[in-house]
Amino acid sequence: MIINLRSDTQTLPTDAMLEAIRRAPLGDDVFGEDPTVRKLEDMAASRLGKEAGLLVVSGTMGNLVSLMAHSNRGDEVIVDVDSHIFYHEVGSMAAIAGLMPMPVRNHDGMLDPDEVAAAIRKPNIHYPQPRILCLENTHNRSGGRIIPLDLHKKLCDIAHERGLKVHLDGARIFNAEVATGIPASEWAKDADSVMFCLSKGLSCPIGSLVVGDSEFIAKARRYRKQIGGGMRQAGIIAACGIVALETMVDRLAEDHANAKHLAQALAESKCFRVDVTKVETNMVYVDHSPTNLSTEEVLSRLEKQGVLASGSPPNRIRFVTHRHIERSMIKEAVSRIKRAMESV
Ligand code: TLP
Repeated sequence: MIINLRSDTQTLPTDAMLEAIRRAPLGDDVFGEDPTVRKLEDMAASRLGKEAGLLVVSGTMGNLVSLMAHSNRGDEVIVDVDSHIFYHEVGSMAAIAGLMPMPVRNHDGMLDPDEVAAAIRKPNIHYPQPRILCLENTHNRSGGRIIPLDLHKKLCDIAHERGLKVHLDGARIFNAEVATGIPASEWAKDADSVMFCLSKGLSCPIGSLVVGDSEFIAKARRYRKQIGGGMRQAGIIAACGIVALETMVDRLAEDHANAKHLAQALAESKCFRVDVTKVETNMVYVDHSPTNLSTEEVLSRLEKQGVLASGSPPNRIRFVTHRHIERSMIKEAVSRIKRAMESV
């Protein structure tokens, strides 16, 4: 049996989702005539306390259309240097939206408000116009950490005082909600737009949502069409999303408990450094420097034992827990990982 801890994107649709697809009323969503898509978009908007929502194919597309809807070509976007939008989205903000990223360093998942304020340039004939601040919660490259609400609010205030919009990449915002008990709408309140993913821990096969005010969503909808993201009977995707929002959020707590368990067990190994206190949701990053092996070599040793993880060279491996990983599999994964490292 393979234990796949590469990502929560591995999750398969539930039987309830497949049944919902079969029953979903459908229409042509480019004409705004798919009732199931409309229902999901309304649900998402109201869950996050925003006026309107937009179903998109992926988190990457949701982030891109959000940036496009908030800006003009040539504008500047303040981004966290370790954010997904800067690090993992194929440079789409530059390549497609014509935006200029202004990276700000990250401290274990957290941006420093003073550093963000300093990165927002004052008007000058030589400078691009700073237009958007991007935030990410939970924060992927810091190990799924949760950005505390007071820090989030402070960062939003700084951006707004300087006339910028705030876009929140909330791919896993429901993990933050479940881990803290703070409703996702609290984080959404101070952001102008939020993207969240259905296709990660919530187990949908496809799909993300963007929410914001109606004018912003109308613009984002046009950009979605422009980049080829207009979908027809997209109710088959939305049907799964409705099931996800209704039934799949609370169970994320199980993934968090499993991640903590995995982190505690791996922290006992001399091969890895793990800061268990920073495991707040469903990700565990371990530093494999004590092994003196490359990230590729560690991954391949794990794979030979039937454990799949993802690498963040030069010295980190990421394990992500999700619906298909039960506690017994965590225990099995730990013994396989130890076996893989036996000869080191
Ligand atoms: N993250 C994926 C990979 O791309 C790294 C993963 O396995 O974690 N924002 C955040 C914070 C994300 O983690 C991801 C996906 C996205 C956006 C993009 O979502 P998709 O993959 O739907 O485009």
